[in-house]
Amino acid sequence: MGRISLTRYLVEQQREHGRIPGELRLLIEVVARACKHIAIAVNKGALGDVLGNAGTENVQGEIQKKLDVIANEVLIEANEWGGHLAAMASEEMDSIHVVPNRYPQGEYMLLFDPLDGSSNIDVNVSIGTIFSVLRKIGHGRGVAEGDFLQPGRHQAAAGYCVYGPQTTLVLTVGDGVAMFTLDRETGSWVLTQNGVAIPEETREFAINMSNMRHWAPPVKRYIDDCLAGRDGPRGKDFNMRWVASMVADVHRILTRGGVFLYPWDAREPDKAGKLRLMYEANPMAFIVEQAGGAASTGTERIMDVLPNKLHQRVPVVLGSKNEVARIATYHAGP
Ligand code: AHM
Ligand code: MG
Repeated sequence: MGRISLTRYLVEQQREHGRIPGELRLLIEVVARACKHIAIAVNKGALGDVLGNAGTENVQGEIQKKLDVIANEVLIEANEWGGHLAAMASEEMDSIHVVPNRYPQGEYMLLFDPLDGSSNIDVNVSIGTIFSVLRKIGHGRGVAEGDFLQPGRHQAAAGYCVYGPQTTLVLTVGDGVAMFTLDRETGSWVLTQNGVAIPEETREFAINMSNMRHWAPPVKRYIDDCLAGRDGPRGKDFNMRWVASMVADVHRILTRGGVFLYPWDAREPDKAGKLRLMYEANPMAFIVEQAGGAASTGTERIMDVLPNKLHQRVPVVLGSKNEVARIATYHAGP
């Protein structure tokens, strides 16, 4: 069989499984096209004057990088005129961006982290874009922030694009996980893996170890047990990886298994964790579950968390199913 493009994959999903209404297909294609533009900017680096700080702060009080701002603008401009969206929300915007009146309004809502792994931009390490698609509840014009506050299990689609040695788009519409690699010569996304499956067992974990002294006891105990290796309670040696770009860490887990943790810690005890529920944890949880893995806060399935605000944070434990289940028992146990 010849090469299968993203467009063909989506058309066949629509035809065979009735999974993707026309508007959703357009939405995914537009996001994928925006990711190509972001990939071009990422690749130019210093030549395109895209490195360094933008000199502004986002709603989370983080200093924005030039590429955070560029990627956000690319996604907004690509998506606002197509008629498929009612509104967008982004890590880089305080409140939602409603589709302007001059354009038709669709039934979908798009959330994104335009440039994930911002600390890796200037050092030329893999970064990415994460997105989540929700349906607007209720018809007619008008959309408010409250419409976005749906649990992750309501997502119609989710994906990420990793800008690494290869540019790869990973997508789920609720029927497994597919990966597409950008062919730079033809400019098209080519299906390179379908039915992605995360191995249930692993001996590799990902966590920022420098925060160890701030962790809660269940997390500390879990990592201690892994570090004890063959002679400890796990009876096997563990390896560790931490890219500090969630997209890259999740991509590794989809490829060869593993577990990723960004737990609550005592540095900022009032925050539930670092990562944001709506546009980081939920889309990754959807993808990981669709690939046979699991995603939890430690005490609850991530996609069951009922959000109460757009930029809500959440502890994240995701990856190989048995490992995530084990970490949940550490949280439940004495
Ligand atoms: P960002 O969206 O501002 O880039 O922050 C999210 C990133 C994740 O990609 C990554 O897992 C984490 O922050 C790394 O955090 P730390 O620098 O604390 O290890
Ligand atoms: Mg991020």
